[in-house]
Amino acid sequence: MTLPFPSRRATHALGALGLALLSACAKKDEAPQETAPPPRDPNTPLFTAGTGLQTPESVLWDAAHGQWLVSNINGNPPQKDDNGYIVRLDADGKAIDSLPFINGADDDVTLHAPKGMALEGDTLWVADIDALRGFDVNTGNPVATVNLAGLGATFLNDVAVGNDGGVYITDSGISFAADGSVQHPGKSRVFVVRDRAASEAVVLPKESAANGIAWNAARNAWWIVGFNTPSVFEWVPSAKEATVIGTGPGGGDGLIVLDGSRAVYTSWADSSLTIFEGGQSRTLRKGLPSPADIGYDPARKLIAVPIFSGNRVEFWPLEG
Ligand SMILES: [Ca+2]
Ligand SMILES: [Ca+2]
Repeated sequence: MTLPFPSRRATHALGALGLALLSACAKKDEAPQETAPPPRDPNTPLFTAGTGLQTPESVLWDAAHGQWLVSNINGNPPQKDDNGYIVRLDADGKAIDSLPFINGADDDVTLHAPKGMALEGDTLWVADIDALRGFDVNTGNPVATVNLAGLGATFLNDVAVGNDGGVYITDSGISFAADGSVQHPGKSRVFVVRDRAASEAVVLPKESAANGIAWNAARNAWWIVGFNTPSVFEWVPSAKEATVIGTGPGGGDGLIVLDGSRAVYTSWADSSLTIFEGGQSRTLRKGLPSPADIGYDPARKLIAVPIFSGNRVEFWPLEG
């Protein structure tokens, strides 16, 4: 049997199609005004975290928990005052807890002046003047302390986990005189901790004050910047010495490797975020006073910059 007229369903469908076309045309005309987002001020961070931070030194993106961890020296970087702490921020920089997640003020926690951090499974390793402290990243409970004082550590700074089961820690080797001037009583070097035992891995040029360290998987090498040198170093784990692969503004602190040939690091010398690519350093962004150890969320290409003297963390896009 055939229908003499188009079915009701077909008629409605045609009507609906016509309306949809009209609607699409109307939307097309209106779209630029209605849906274009306001342009972002490129000189303003995407967002800023400020509440509850005191002398923040390092930010770490914890992808497994979708959170940022921020170490707070809370006072003088070399002082053993047991008042340092670590806070958790959600992905958008908002405080997760009303009290510090890990707090030196607690009786069962020792934490003086926490600086660089790295995650090895569920263990959060934290550099703390002359010790490496481990905490359970789920509970915040202390799980280990590796004392490096016996090896002469004076100013442990950044921490990174290698591909060889080792935890690598830079020692800036510095101290501060009564007038605030920087002294170099210790060596600028890198320690490695394996099975909770520490040893010296490599010594860097005298008084370079090793600071940021990051693993460059493509080159099978560590990249390192120092607080008191313009050099960018590369150290292959089996080599006796690090080599200089380029220079930058100096005053280097946090370092993030983006790929085999590119890294981003902060400079206290010119208050910048600097990109290192193809052996050259180029300013990405200025106007970041006392920019310490940056964190990076690669999925969002988002860089977290602790403003050490400003008690805040600014979140900036890597590009734009
Ligand atoms: Ca304590
Ligand atoms: Ca640092």
